[in-house]
Amino acid sequence: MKALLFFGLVAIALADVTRFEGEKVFRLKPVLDEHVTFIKDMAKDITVDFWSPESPELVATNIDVDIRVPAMYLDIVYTRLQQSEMEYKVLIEDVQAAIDESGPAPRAHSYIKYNTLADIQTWIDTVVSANAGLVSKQVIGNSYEGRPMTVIKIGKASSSAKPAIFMDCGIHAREWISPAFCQWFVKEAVETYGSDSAMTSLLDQMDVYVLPVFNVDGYDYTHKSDRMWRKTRSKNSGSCVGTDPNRNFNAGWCTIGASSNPCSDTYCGSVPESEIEVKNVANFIRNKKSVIKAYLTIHSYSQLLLFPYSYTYDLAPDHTELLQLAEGASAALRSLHNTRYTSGPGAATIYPAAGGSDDWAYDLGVKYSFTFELRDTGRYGFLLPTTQIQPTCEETMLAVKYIAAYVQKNLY
Ligand code: 0X9
Ligand code: ZN
Ligand code: ZN
Repeated sequence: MKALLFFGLVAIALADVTRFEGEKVFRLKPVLDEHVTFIKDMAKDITVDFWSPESPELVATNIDVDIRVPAMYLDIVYTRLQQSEMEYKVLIEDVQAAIDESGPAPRAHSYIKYNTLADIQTWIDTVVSANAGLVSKQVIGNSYEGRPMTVIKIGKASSSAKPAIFMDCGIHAREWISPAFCQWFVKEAVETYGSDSAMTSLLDQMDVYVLPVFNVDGYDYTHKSDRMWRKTRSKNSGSCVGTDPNRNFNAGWCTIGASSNPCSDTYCGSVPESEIEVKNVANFIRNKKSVIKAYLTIHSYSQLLLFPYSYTYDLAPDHTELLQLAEGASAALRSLHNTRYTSGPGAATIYPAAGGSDDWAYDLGVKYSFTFELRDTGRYGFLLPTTQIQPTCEETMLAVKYIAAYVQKNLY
């Protein structure tokens, strides 16, 4: 019996957990076409993980390229970098050390920790029961692996239909600061309703739907198996797993900045909404199309506030208004800790990439559609230390409240 228990524990300890010992994150600064070719060629020869942009196809001159390089390829990468004469620096010396710095998973839910999916699910029930009358929950469907996708509805009960804002976090599994923000938002909403005039007026007049973890399977996988996972966990033909949910929406689907290769981190899927998670969210928003006035989706990292379009360089019909609103929100964000954001349409501000949720919601008729890319600008990237959760969430609250107040004043 003891032996069984022992081997059981060993089996858990040895469960398939990817480690990143000695791996480094580089920032490359391509300024010549040769540099771009060099990076793309290198990506063909060795497996590097593109952190920003998310795939080699999106590399271009004069944009910083952050890549994670496995330890076994470091020598060859250094040699090639010397030859290329491209400017570069090491952002993270040892990826595993950076992961370990975020400490063991919290044993209970905390707003200043990166909570596990199980803890987030329990937390949802706690918030709902503690705030009956203001908060309710609704399962909008199950994920590929059968996990519930739960939307939290916050707003004062009303007999008539209220206009609403929809916000999701955690489309991409490894962007852990994103679900942390959605949880923070819910906390702030329930704590400040009744005392903060802006929050009170917002929740009296409107409802806010919050999906704290969109990619539930992927998020769980980053906690249990591979911290660097981005996509869903659905099976493709062949051995590569997962689709990029933010390339799977039906908005210029797979025409640009997305890959039709199932092994790519920006795989667009077999058809639009092939991913059940994407379909669940799209169905929810389609059903509430007449009440949803704003769509906010939270990602990391780069400190950007983006709006449509990303599938084309064409300016959105509401470009001027969206730019002004984004700049106002960025200024509000910056007022707290001097964190600088860049605002603009996705295609011109980061890179063209089709199939994103923001473009899809906008074309559906949700005028105020924004993608946040939270902290930082690459010092830690996806491995943002837990000490930055609170300041990041505090400043982001100001931007989200700025947008919400504007939407409330400009209902259409
Ligand atoms: O590429 C993405 O999906 C987002 N960046 S991330 O680093 N979080 O992956 C940006 C999305 C911008 N919007 C669209 N491309 N539609
Ligand atoms: Zn993302
Ligand atoms: Zn602060």
